[in-house]
Formats: sequence, C-alpha cells, structure tokens
Amino acid sequence: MLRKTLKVLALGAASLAAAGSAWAVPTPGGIDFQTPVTETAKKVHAFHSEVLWIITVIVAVVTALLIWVMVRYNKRANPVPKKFSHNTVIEIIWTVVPVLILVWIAKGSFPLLYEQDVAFNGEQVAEADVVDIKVYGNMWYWDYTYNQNTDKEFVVESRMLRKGDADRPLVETRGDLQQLSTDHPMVAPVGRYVRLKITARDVIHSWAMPQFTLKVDAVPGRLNQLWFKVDQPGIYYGQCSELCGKDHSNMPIELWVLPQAEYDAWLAAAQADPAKGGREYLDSLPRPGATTQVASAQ
Ligand SMILES: [Cu+2]
Repeated sequence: MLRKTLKVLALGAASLAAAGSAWAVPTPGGIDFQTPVTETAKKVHAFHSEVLWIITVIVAVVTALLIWVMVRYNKRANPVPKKFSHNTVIEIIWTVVPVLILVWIAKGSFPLLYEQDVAFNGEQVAEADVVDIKVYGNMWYWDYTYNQNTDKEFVVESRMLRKGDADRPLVETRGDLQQLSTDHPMVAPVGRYVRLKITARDVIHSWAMPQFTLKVDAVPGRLNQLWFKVDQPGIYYGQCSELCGKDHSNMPIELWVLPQAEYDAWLAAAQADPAKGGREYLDSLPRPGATTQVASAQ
C-alpha cells in the first residue's frame, strides 16, 4: 500500500516536472493562478496583482486608523471627548480619495473586459484567418463543431475519462489527469485567432479556461462568444464552471493547441471519422507542451 502510494506520488512529481509551464495544471498546494498563456491572460494577471497591492495598502491604512482610534481615543486616554460632528476638509478627502481609487481600478478593468469580450480586441482580422469553433454544453459533456455551415462540418464529442472505462480508460502513466482529461479533446491551431461561439442544449453550463482567463456561460437559446490566440503549443484544461446538475464536476474541457500542420492533419482525421475525434492521430503525437513524454518518466 505504502509502496503504491509512494509510486503514485513519484509519478505525479515526475509528470509535473515533465510538464513545464505551458502544461500547467492545478497542483497540490499551489497558491497562485495557473500560468497565463495568452496576451490577454497576461494582462489580466498583471491587473490582478496591481489591485492586490491597492487592496493591501487600503487594508493596512484602515487597520492603522482603527488601532490609532482605539488607543488614542478610548475612554481612559480621552475621558472628555470633543462634541463636533462635521469636518468639511476630511469629508471631502474621504469621498474624493476612494472615488479616485475606483476610477483608477475601472481604467484598468474595463479595457480588459472589452478585450475578452469583443473579438480580437477590436482588431480587424480577415475572416479567412479566423478559426471558428462552435461549442455546445450538454448534460454532461461538451461537443465541438468544426467547419460549421460548410460541407466539411463535423462534431467531436468530448467526455471525461474514467478509470476502468471500456472504451478509453484513464491511464495516468500516459499523462491523463483525473477529472480533466477527455476521450476526444478540443483542438485549435497555435498563433491564430480562434473564435468560440458558445451555447448549450439543455441547461446553463459555463466554458472556462483558466490559463486564458476566459469564462462564459453556455446558455440554451443564446449565443455567447469568446476568442483567444495562444502562442505556445500545449494542452490546456478547464472545467464546466456553472453548476449544471449531478455530473457538473465531470465535464472537463481539454484543449490541445497544435502547430498549423498538425492541426490540419487532426482536422482531416477527425472529419473522416468524427466519432473517433482524431484520437489516434493525437495519440501518435508527442504531447504538446511537455518537454518529455510523461510515460517515459516512470
Ligand atoms: Cu455543465
């Protein structure tokens, strides 16, 4: 039992070491966000750190003020309190300073909201250069439509891997991750503008990808949009982030970002047999983003 536990731990450490930053996933004991991999995500992280500093200073100042009042103006230290109830100067200061802080935060926040929401941050990109993927949330899996409204349209269904499954069981030595790996991952090309059109067939789900700092609800009868451009091949993981029912925790998002040539090859393979989702082709590739194969690390 102990030996087995140790082996699992060693394997976990080895796969983490093999993973590198581009392959970042939630790690036991981790306290920071996952490594950002898009320009937008990097800006969101920088903005988060800036707001964290602002909050820290505010908390420190308010705490110091409270302590000062408690020590200097308690009943013993200040037995006869003054009776005034207004001070115009201080009232203007404590109104204007918080307003200025909020304006400063809004100035950093609103452009980022726009950037995440409006395709390509308002940049004009030729339609031919855009990769469109339609995303459907279902109870309880995701499916991805490629080449929508063309004669090459096909749908890949993406379900969570489980240990002991008949079709494709979860195999940790292969690099599969519990609650994150899927039978047929979503695939996108590296360095290109990818536009997701997101909706749902039954209840509200939410498509979320922490390393891209993207999250949007998948709402039946409504089309939401997200976009990203990743400059690093890799496997990125997310999860349904809107409580959608009993298997809400079992609908992960696994996204392989591949170089254009490999993406094209996967597209052809998946289109030829959508039920297999190009899985064989993906299995033939070295896992993108990993410096070494996880399987060889045991
Ligand atoms: Cu869901």
